[in-house]
Amino acid sequence: MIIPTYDERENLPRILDRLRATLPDVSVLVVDDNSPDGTGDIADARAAEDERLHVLHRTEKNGLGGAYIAGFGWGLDRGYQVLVEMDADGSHPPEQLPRLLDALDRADLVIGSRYVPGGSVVNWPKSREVLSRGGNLYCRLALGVGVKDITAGFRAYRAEVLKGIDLSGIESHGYCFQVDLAWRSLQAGFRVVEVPITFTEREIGVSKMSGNIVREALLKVTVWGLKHRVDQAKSLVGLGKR
Ligand SMILES: Nc1nc2c(ncn2[C@@H]2O[C@H](COP(=O)(O)OP(=O)(O)O)[C@@H](O)[C@H]2O)c(=O)[nH]1
Ligand SMILES: [Mg+2]
Repeated sequence: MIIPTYDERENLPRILDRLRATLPDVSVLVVDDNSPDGTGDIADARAAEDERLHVLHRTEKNGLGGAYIAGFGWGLDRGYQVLVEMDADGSHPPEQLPRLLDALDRADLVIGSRYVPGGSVVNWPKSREVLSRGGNLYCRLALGVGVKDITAGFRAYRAEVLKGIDLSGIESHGYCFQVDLAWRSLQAGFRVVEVPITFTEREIGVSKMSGNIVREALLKVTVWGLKHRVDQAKSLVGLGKR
């Protein structure tokens, strides 16, 4: 389980307690970007009492994408077969993680989805839900994929997926990173399955979501979509010549 943190000092102990209550033996890696509020120290203190809890300290805030890439590298180096992404703020219910893991028997990447039947969002302001749903719709149209919640950050990957993708080539920072990884997984031919989850907006602390994160996603998804269409057109022309 990889949990990226930036200023989550109150949330981290809560989410770790919930996780341990559901999955006592799972290995956890907290990736902290030198949080000014001391989240890294809290993680260290918990790790001292929990041999399956590890902490990766990075020197500066470098976005969700950078934190996950570092975390995946750490996990792959140690031979883990399944790597899970989960926020620290309580939005992703650890109690529903076993359902995600179960679905790995028919998938290479399982996405905990808000927008498939049975999935839901609790306590989001309308504006945030519109942004998320609109962003997902745009991704579906631009990339031509069927995934309903491609920006979701509650996921389980088989190690083969992450080994099959050039992680060092990923430059996405915000949660365009999530789209990026799902898109690369699909293009590499991996099976992506969505499982419904209940997403609950954080009660404590602040979101790190920003205009820059939205702009990055919009721009990159547009470029990927166009490139994909051009590649498709090229291969059609190539076929026509034969
Ligand atoms: N290490 C690290 N974690 C981050 C960074 N930005 C966000 N996070 C963490 O990523 C998770 C999701 O971020 P959040 O602000 O809740 O985004 P939102 O759910 O889209 O509003 C939380 O656990 C954050 O603490 C970052 O730059 N570095
Ligand atoms: Mg959040």
